[in-house]
Amino acid sequence: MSDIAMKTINSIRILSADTVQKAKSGHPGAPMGMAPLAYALYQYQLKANPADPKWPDRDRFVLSSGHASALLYSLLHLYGYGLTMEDMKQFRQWGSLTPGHPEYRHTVGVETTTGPLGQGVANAVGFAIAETMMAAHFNREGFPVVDHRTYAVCGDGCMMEGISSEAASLAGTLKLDKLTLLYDDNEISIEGNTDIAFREDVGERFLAYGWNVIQVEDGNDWEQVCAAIEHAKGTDKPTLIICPTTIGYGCDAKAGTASAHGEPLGEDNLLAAARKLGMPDEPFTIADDVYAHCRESAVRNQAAEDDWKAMFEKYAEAYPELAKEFCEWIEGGNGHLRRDDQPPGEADAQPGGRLR
Ligand SMILES: Cc1ncc(C[n+]2csc(CCOP(=O)(O)OP(=O)(O)O)c2C)c(N)n1
Repeated sequence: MSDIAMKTINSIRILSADTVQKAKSGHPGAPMGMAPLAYALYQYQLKANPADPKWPDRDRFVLSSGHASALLYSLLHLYGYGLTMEDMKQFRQWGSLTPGHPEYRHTVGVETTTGPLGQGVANAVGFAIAETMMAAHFNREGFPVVDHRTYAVCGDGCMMEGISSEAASLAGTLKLDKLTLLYDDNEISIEGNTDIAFREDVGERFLAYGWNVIQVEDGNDWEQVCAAIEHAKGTDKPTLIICPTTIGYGCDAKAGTASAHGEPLGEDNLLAAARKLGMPDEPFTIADDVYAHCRESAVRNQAAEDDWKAMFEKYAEAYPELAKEFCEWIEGGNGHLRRDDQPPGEADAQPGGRLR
C-alpha cells in the first residue's frame, strides 16, 4: 500500500474519531473500520464531481449505516464537497451541516437521509431502479446519457433488518447490475458480538436472491476492495461485496469491541490511536498532501463530467425532444421529480441525531 493511501485512510479514521470526541457523542468505530473501503470508493471508483454535486449522471452513494455519519462527513470534507473543518467541529450540534445522521437536502453530497438501519439499502435499490428506467427511456444508440452506478455501504445492523432483505430480493429479481452493496462485516453490533443474535450466512442469502457475491479476504486492504468493486462492473446482477473489517481499527483499547460502536474513544485512547496510525497529536489536522491526493479524484471526475456534457450536447441536437424531456425530469419542471431546492417539510427540518 502506498504511503499516501495509508495516510489518507488513517486521516479519515482519526478525523471521524475527532468529530465524535469533540461532540462527546456519536459512533467512531464503524468509520475507523470502514475507512479503507470508503477510500477505495471515493478515491478510485465513485463517478461524482464535487464541483457539480448535482450532475445528473453521477454515481449515487448511500451510507445505509447512517450512525457512521462521521465517515461520510470526513469524505465530504476531504473530497471537496464544501464541508469545512469548522463544520466538522460542529458535528451533532443543533443546526449544523453535520447532524448525527446524514440528511438529504441539508448537506451537499448526502444523497438520501439514513439512520433507520436497512433503509439505505432499500433507498439504494430505488436509485438503481430509477437509473434502469431512465436509461431505458432516454438512452439511444451511441448516447448513454443515463449510465451510472449506485453504491451503498451497510453493516450488520442493516443486514438484520427485514427491509434490506425485501429490497435485496427485488434487486436480484430485477437484475439491477449497476447496484453494488459493500457490507462492513465487523461482527460487532450495538450489544456485542453478532454471534448472540445473527449467525446466518449473509453471502448464501444474497446468492439465493440472485446476487453476485464477492468475499473480500481483508476489508482493511483497500486494493482488494477496489478490485472487487471493479469486478462487480462485469456482471449482470447486483453485487454484494463482503468486507471483513475491525470496528475501531487503530484504537487498541477498543478495536473489535462493542464499546467502539456508539461512544467517543476518550481523549487518551484517541491520542494513542492517532500516534499508532502516524497522525498528528493535534485534533482536526489534515496534511496538505492528503488534501492534494484527494483532489486527484476530483480532476478525474471533472473530465468525466465534461465528456458527458459534450455527449449530451450532441444528443440534444439528434434528439431535441428527448433532451428537453430529460432536463424536465431532472429539474422537476414537469412534476416528475421534486426540486432539490424545495424547502424541507416540517418533519425533516430538524437537524440533529434523534436516533441513537
Ligand atoms: C431500525 C433501527 N433500529 C435500531 C437502531 C439503533 N441502532 C443504531 S446503530 C445500531 C447497531 C448497528 O450495528 P452495526 O450495523 O453492526 O454497526 P457497527 O456496530 O458496526 O457500528 C442500532 C441498533 C436504528 N438506527 N435503526
